[in-house]
Amino acid sequence: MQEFFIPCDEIRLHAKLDMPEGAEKCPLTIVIHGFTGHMEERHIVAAAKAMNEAGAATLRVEMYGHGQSGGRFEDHTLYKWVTGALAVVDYAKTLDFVTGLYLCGHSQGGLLTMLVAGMKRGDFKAIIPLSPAWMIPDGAREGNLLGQGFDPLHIPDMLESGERKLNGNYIRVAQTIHVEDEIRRYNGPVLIVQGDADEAVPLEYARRAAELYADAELVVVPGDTHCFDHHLEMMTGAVKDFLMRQS
Ligand code: FER
Repeated sequence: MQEFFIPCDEIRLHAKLDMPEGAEKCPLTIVIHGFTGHMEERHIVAAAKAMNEAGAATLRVEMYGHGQSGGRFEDHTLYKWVTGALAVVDYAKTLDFVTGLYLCGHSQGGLLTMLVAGMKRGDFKAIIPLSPAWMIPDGAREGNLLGQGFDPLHIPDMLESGERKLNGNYIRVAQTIHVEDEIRRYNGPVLIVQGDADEAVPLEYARRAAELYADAELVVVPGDTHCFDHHLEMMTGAVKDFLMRQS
């Protein structure tokens, strides 16, 4: 394992690179956590390990305001995450050992994966959104996020999310994002995995994404939660199987 920071404008993004056993040249999967998450979460570590077993290196990265990366949580927005992810992809493309790139993210990281795949459509062999939270822009426009209601035309300066605070700019940014446009711009293979007892993201969104993408597989994990608390091995198995089938 190699641990380092990837520069992105004035901040540093914390990263860990894990190589598959015995590989000199191999594909690389960028793996990104969700809202309030980080790279050592059980489901993130497990997904990365499955990818290593499938012969791909993994680059786990923490986004703005999360984990050991720069920025404050309360100041993060989806634009800042997009800017960070674009920098990470550009960094990954400079690595000599990389034979091809994949992008994987969980929840808000899954939404990010869908956006960046549309923006950098030629750069990925495939993408893997896990429980992708692509209802966030709709919720921001409808006035329903973080389990609370607000007036979408009069967004408060600061929101409370559990014990954390979040700047209203998070919502202002999210309101401008139209995920369907980026789904339409990406034609490569997609694997979506989500539990049917996800308490944070409606499964309906995964089904709709799978229909809208030109080339998507959806694996629904029966009885599982947002972070795959009950059947982690079904999520990792689906990821491993999918990667081994990509040429
Ligand atoms: C929300 C529901 C889920 C929300 C964010 C999420 C900002 C993201 C969850 C995750 O990334 O795990 O209402 O509002």
